[in-house]
Amino acid sequence: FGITPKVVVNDVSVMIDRSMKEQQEKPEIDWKAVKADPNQFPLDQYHTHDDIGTPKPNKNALWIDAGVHAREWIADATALYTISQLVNGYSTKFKTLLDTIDIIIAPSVNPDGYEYSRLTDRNWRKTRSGPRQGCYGVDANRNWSFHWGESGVSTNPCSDVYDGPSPFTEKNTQNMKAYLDANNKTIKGMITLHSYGEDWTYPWSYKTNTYPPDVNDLKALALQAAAAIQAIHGTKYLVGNTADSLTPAAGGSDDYSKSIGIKWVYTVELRPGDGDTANDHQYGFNLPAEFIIPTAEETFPGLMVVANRIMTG
Ligand code: ING
Ligand code: ZN
Repeated sequence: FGITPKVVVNDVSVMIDRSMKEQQEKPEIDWKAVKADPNQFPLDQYHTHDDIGTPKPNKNALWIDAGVHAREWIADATALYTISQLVNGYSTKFKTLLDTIDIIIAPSVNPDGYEYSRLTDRNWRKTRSGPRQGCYGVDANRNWSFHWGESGVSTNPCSDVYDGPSPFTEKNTQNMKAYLDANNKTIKGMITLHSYGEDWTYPWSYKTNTYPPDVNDLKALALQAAAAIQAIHGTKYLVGNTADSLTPAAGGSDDYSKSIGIKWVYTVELRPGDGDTANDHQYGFNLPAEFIIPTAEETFPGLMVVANRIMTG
């Protein structure tokens, strides 16, 4: 119940390699023991993919999360594609990048909601806590403490934008906050993947016409990310401040992250579009499966624009 464990990309292929082989050869493996003492486990003989190098202390990092909102399935899929690209390209294209920074990917930060959207209610958005006044769930992107409750929320537990009885009532937001707080010296970027709209937006989100002091930096890099996206399949992203471009809403993870000193903070609304450009499809959250890979393909270089910016410092 709650957040998925963080995935540090430099650890991922080890886990994948081990588990694939283990299922065939050593089903009795004691994972706790392996974690406590990796040396007891002869990693090399289990490697089937690229070598993944040695993690270094105090590497700067980029955080990417997805699945905050249950029905925005394309976000989770894009995060998984991103993991796969980085793991498979580690020894070649991304060696310098991943030897210099960590990319931390939490591909489904609202798994209870995701399951509920899959099995019961396709349009489910919130967490699954409760019931409160007969209704379940809190909007995990309204439950953070920065200017909590000031805009774009409802105090009605039955609303899709219910902000919770107080900040950080959800396991999901608590665990993510704890990780960001503990690592806010090394995490230089935070990107939260949503759908839909094809927008790449930056803080502050709680109020229109209100920007952090480095807004010009945030905007310039966002424009680079949007250009990188457009170069793949021609998808045109709108770049702007979240509150001005979408709607003011307080209690999001983006504003909180910016407030604790993380520099490159973005909310990304993936495909489909929302009607603001000529060729938008009107699929809403129900993006047809044929667009999953193209969406992930074009998003990846956008994410790498931010990763590379963190790498070069
Ligand atoms: N959109 C975001 C939402 O949480 C947003 C927009 C992001 C508002 C960040 C405020 C802060 O409503 C979707 N699609 O969820
Ligand atoms: Zn969302």
